[in-house]
Amino acid sequence: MTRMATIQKHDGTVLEAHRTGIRRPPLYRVLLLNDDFTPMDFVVVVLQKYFSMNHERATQIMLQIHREGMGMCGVFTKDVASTKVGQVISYARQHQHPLACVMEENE
Ligand code: TYC
Repeated sequence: MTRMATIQKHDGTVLEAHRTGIRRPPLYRVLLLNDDFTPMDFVVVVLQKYFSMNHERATQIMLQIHREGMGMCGVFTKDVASTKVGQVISYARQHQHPLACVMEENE
């Protein structure tokens, strides 16, 4: 339940309006994982091409992934996240890079 309205009537009875079944759809983080082989420039291109980042932002995120092991590319609905993971993996394999991309629920 997200919200409940109560109305107190003159005779003392209380009316409660329950809202049920109203849930925001869960969102999913898309993450890129570091590896020792995928070129830095390629990761920057992926972040620009699939996550609408400019070159500067893409470079910052790529370096963060390189140093910390993984990094977030964005938060999306399940279908959009799943499509992006597939597109990134397919693009990386077409170029013979082992780049790993995963999604996880954003609790
Ligand atoms: N670690 C890689 C290198 O030194 C660069 C890299 C960054 C790879 C981010 C994957 O998700 C990644 N060439």
